[in-house]
Amino acid sequence: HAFAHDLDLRILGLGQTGLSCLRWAVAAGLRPKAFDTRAGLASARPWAAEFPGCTLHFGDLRADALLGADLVLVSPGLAPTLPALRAAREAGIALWSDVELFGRLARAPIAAITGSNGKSTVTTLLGEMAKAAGRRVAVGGNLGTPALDLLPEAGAPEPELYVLELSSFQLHYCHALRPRVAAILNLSPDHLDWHGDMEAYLAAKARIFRTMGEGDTLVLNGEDPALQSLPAKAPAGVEIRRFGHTPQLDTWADDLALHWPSAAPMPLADIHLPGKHNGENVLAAALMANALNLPETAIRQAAADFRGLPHRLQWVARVGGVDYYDDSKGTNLGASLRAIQALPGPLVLILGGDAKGADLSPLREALRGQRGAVLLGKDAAILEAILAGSLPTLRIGEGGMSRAVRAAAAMAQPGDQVLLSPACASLDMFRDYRDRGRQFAAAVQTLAEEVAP
Ligand code: UMA
Ligand code: ADP
Repeated sequence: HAFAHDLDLRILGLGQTGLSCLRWAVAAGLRPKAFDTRAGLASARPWAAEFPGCTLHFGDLRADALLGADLVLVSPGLAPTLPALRAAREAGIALWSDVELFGRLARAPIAAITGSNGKSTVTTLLGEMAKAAGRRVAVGGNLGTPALDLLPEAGAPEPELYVLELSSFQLHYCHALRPRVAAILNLSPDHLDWHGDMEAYLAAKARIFRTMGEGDTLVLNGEDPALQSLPAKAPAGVEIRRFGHTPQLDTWADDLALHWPSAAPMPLADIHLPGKHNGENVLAAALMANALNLPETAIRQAAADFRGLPHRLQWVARVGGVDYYDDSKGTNLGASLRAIQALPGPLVLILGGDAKGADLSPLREALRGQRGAVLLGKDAAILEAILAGSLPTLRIGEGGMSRAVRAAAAMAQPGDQVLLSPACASLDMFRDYRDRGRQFAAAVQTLAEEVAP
């Protein structure tokens, strides 16, 4: 794909995504203008030395900053309501995510995964299945390595397969991306502050398949009510394969086994991931792997070997007869509901943070009669009102995670589980969800040392 050297390219945002765009542009011989609204980023690195010839601007972004551009590469963290983006859209300027650009540059097939929850797990597992089959595979996207950084260096061989985790933010600015295999795992309210409403959120997710066609496979959760309208919207010729918990579907899980399309079922005892939701994740990855013609043996081997990712319902320790689980990646209602269902209880929940505008009231019934809840962060008061009368709650002000863990330990009785699954983003109190999970584990460790020095 050739880009004219005098292309007026602008890059909006200079986080991980923007940096990957800038590196690509410079290597392609372009001289983009790049912007980030964070004034503090200006001194974060030696920009001028690293990106000679590029024009970089930090701090307040004028509403006309993007006008006149041929193409704008938009970072996912910026909402479309930003005046400069609104003005560019109204002026008919092409707005692409890094993933849209990647799709035009990549020459190997792309397997793309989206959904509200389980993306990272399915992306990693599918990558493992491909590796077990001996394929040269590159794994990234929203998961970590920005998509453009997966492309081979000049002269190096292309991977045989790309596996990408895609967020609704990235998909919002995808236009011609055509995955060979795509999955939409589920949909529950998230990122409504960015998208505006659930309809817009679903529409962004559905962009993953709009340019697919004959020979491509779309993997869908067959039971999620929010996804029922999608099969009718898929382009003609796309093969649709569905997973869930009923035998009418292409693959399904019951209490004992995962039922594959062709070969013998895989006993759940062979899978080392807790909860029904993880059964769904394995089935989704297996359907994708199957559509990519990976051999059954590799699919089974990788599923049996996979131990899950950190901060996803990860067992941390047993202290005083209480098991502590870190589900810090439970950053929305749907994720935390599934984590709550996955453990036997009684539970002490550690919840709260930035709810991103979501309605968390279903937690009231989900937590009724559990041992207790410790509430943290910006939206703790909202949670306190929701949970009043459902179970004992304690709101933590100052003192952060170590105080929360102590409070949870005081509520818990031997045989209980303490579960950090906040149903909220972490950014009001922590660097990110990893930082939140690490602080949780460190606080549990301190507790363990006090109990048994
Ligand atoms: N920001 C500004 N001004 C700017 C640009 C960004 O204030 O001009 C802020 C954003 O509002 C946001 C932060 O800076 O709070 C980071 O935004 P970004 O767009 O620069 O993000 P990147 O560093 O490029 O990271 C993004 C993904 N982050 C987001 O979508 C918010 C990362 O996913 C992803 O790993 C990375 O690209 C590589 O693809 C993280 C994430 O939280 C894990 N994703 C969301 C999620 O999973 O729920 C979607
Ligand atoms: P994502 O990348 O979409 O955030 P992860 O695989 O990182 O997904 O899992 C995030 C959280 O979502 C987990 O901690 C767990 O609580 C929950 N979760 C994982 N898989 C599913 C699923 N299939 N359905 C609902 N919730 C899930």
